[in-house]
Amino acid sequence: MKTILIILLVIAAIAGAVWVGTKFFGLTNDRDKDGIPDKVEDAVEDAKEIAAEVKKRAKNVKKELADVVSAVKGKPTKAKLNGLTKQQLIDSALADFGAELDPTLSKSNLVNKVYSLYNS
Ligand SMILES: [Ca+2]
Repeated sequence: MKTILIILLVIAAIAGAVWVGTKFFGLTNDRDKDGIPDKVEDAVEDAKEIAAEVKKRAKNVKKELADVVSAVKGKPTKAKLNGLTKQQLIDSALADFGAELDPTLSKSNLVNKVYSLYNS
């Protein structure tokens, strides 16, 4: 606990020294003369941009997941399901029932599972 306080005090002292040095002695570049060095302001700006980008990508991933389209149209028969690929069967179960099927299952196993999902 004491160690943390000392570390915080040291950081505060350094920040204070940088602020005084920047604001009153012009030791670092400071475009807007607010006592915060450009390097620090740029780093904060970058961090904000990265955070925004990460947020945007997370949103896109969510959207792509929602875009999984069911290949199964209407009430499926086993013959119809057999005509689909394993990936289509897995995607359809996920899109229509939110069911995550094991992709290592055999196709006939997947067909049976998907069939029982649609006919229960
Ligand atoms: Ca500044």
